[in-house]
Amino acid sequence: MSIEKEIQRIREEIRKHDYNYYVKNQPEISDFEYDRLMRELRDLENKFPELITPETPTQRVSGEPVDGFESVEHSVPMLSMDNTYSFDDLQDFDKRVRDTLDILQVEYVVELKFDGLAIALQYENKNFVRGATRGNGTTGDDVTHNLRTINSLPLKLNSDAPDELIEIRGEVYMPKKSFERINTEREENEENLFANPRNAAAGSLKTLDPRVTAKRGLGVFCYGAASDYGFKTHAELLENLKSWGLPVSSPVKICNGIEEVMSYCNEWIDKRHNLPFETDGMVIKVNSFSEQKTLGATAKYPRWAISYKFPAEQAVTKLENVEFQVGRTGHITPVAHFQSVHLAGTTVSRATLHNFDEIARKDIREGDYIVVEKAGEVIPYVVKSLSEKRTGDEKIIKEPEKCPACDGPVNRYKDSAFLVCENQGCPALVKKSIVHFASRNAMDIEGLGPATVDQLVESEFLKDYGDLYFLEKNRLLGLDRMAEKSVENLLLGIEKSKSQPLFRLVNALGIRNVGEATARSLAKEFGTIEKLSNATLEELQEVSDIGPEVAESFFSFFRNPSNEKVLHKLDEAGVNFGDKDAATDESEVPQLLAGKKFVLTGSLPGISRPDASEIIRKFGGSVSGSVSKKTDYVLAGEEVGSKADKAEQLGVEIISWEEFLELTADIERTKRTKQTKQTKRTDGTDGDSLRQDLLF
Ligand code: 3BA
Repeated sequence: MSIEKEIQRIREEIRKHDYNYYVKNQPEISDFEYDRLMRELRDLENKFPELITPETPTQRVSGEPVDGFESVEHSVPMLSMDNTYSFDDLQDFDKRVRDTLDILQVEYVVELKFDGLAIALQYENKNFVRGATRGNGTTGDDVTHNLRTINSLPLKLNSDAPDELIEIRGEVYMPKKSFERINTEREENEENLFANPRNAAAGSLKTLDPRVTAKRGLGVFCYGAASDYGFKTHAELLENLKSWGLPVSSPVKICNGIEEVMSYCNEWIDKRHNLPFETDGMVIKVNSFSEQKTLGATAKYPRWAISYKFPAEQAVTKLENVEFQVGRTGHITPVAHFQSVHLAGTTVSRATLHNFDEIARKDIREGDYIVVEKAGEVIPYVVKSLSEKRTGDEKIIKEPEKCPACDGPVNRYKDSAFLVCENQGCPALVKKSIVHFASRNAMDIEGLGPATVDQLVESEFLKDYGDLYFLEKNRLLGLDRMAEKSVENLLLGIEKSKSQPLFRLVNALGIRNVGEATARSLAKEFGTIEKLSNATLEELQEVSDIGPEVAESFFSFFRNPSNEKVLHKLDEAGVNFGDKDAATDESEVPQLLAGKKFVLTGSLPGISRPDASEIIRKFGGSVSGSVSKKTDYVLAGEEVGSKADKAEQLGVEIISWEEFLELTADIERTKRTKQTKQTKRTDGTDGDSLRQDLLF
């Protein structure tokens, strides 16, 4: 077979599996097999770069941010849709439709209404050539580069799709899981949270850097087209879009008459909470295209479609008190604690009030009855207070004059709705910054969790994270819950962290706006703390990913005297400032196993289990002791025990050491060409142990 044909075959194969995985949610092969196909394709494309096309699965994410979005004029305007909030309104809609068409019963198609961002996708010769946002309906933004990163969006359609230029319309959305993950990350970095998955989807699609979009876990659903493409009904169009390989909105139901529509809508009022994405209603469309034409459109809306919005999930409860929380960067956030209520599937009893302007604007008082709602069904927030229910005992919420954690002064800058405590010694700040310093993605100090940090700060052993490296065993033994063994483990964990690679330290410092990804780029670019601390604003901004805001906070961190003091402590303790980075810095190892959970069992050929675990962690995976539903792979050697049985019971994939090595084979190749420092680990001389050596 010619190379070209072979490449085509692998691409088709990958496309099929992408569809099974991202659209149907029914993968037919394991992640390992999928990775192997991708690797095979990448290898071939590296050898024959002239055969790379924009549609190949390896080219989803382009490297470079764009300067701005081009405007796109929609050839067929993207109308908006009329909303209704009651079944009465739905019946009125049905009556108008029946009167115009002069029939007794209409055939409707009912779809879920995805809460995202409307987009138009163009395919030519079956290739995805352009994608744009709806914008104002006439002109939108060209977001092709960002859309390409969405895994469920096919870059090439199946063979039965037309070759002419077609335009498909749909919605980009963010699954609830991605939304929660991204907001958790943003919370940790003290960035503004997205209020709901819709805003998060919009924000992720309208960023200038496709690499950002790629990390956001967006999805897409198609529900329409710019033309009827020769089909007779909407349902038929959707069926065909599906067979062309597009992710089509589902479930979709054909309903005869408005009664059936209403009972179908009723079914979803509760069921929608179990969906992995947000829906705020249902969309009702006249099925027949010829009937749609007869009905026509107003300037804004088609007369053949309407959306039914679900009643918002709200609850009334009593605000008991407001707590002021101090974050890692000193921001003081008011948090409402209220009598717990059941809301959209969970019980809630607290919600952020965001800031003091918001409290004033909504006139919320302690003791008030308040209306709480779930923003994007996930985060509870306070909609309003019910002033008519006041008894006169309610208390106005005053801005604290002192920091609730250290009693120190608080500041409020002009144009800012936030109060901040700027005392670098504030225990709330200190605790949070030490917890962050020790966290998994930072210095990864085992045995140093929030409870231990609280204890060590309160007993004045720690005033900053620099003090960690000067803790003394004998003094620690005097504390509660500090037995010999736990003190030893703690100190060992701290000692080990001294040789963490530079990017981990950079992340650990807790610099505003500098998260893990930024820390990696900075560490890679500058190499040592010394060079980083001497970098000018211009030099910092030259690093890709780094904008003026990040550069500024990074720059000023190193010019703050109290930070200089902490850095001095770290230096004195012998923490790796980049000069001692191991030759095979972890940051260079592709994080192929990121997020994958392994359990090891039995004796592995030529390598000890701790060494194997180390390799897994280097590739970004994690290792745990027992098999659960969350386990991705059980890595089994000889004489396996009950763990393998358990894995089989739970349907967890069991792989051999050989299969594992196959996965890491391409990493070995790149390592070998770099010929980095080799640490002798195993005494065997066979290929596998050689490979293991190279991994270290
Ligand atoms: N169907 C949104 N518009 C939709 C084609 C019409 C339409 C929607 C829809 C106009 C959803 C307005 C923006 C727009 C394409 C115009 C849906 C959804 N159908 N299922 C009737 O799930 N959010 N939105 N999009 N053209």
